[in-house]
Amino acid sequence: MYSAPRMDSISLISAGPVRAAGEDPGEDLGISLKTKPKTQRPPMYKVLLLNDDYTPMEFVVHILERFFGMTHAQAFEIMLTVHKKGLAVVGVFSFEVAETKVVQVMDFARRHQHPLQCTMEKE
Ligand code: TYC
Repeated sequence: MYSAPRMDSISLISAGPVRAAGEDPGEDLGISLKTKPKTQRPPMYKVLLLNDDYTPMEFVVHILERFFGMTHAQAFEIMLTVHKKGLAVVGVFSFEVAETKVVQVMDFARRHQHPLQCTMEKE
């Protein structure tokens, strides 16, 4: 099936001269029909950790080390931010990676019977 070219993915750029067919090569009409493909960056997703009153601090620190590659010091600092402010962004990823992190954290917390909540939102 024919589909029309996506106009948001092509832009007209000013470059070489354009001439009518058979025209004197010296005459420039002043427009270009050259196109440049525009690459669209995929949307990114923030992964958020939420505070609660029951999950032990050291468990949260462990989660941040294990699933988000933080050092102990970084993990402790982010955990304290969540504890004091209610939530924090713990990373920004593609949809698939963010979703995987959320599932890993929620599953790990559930298996240890902690009510820790992890969610994601589009940047
Ligand atoms: N508020 C929890 C406590 O005092 C610690 C905690 C920190 C829980 C961060 C969740 O995402 C969280 N034990």
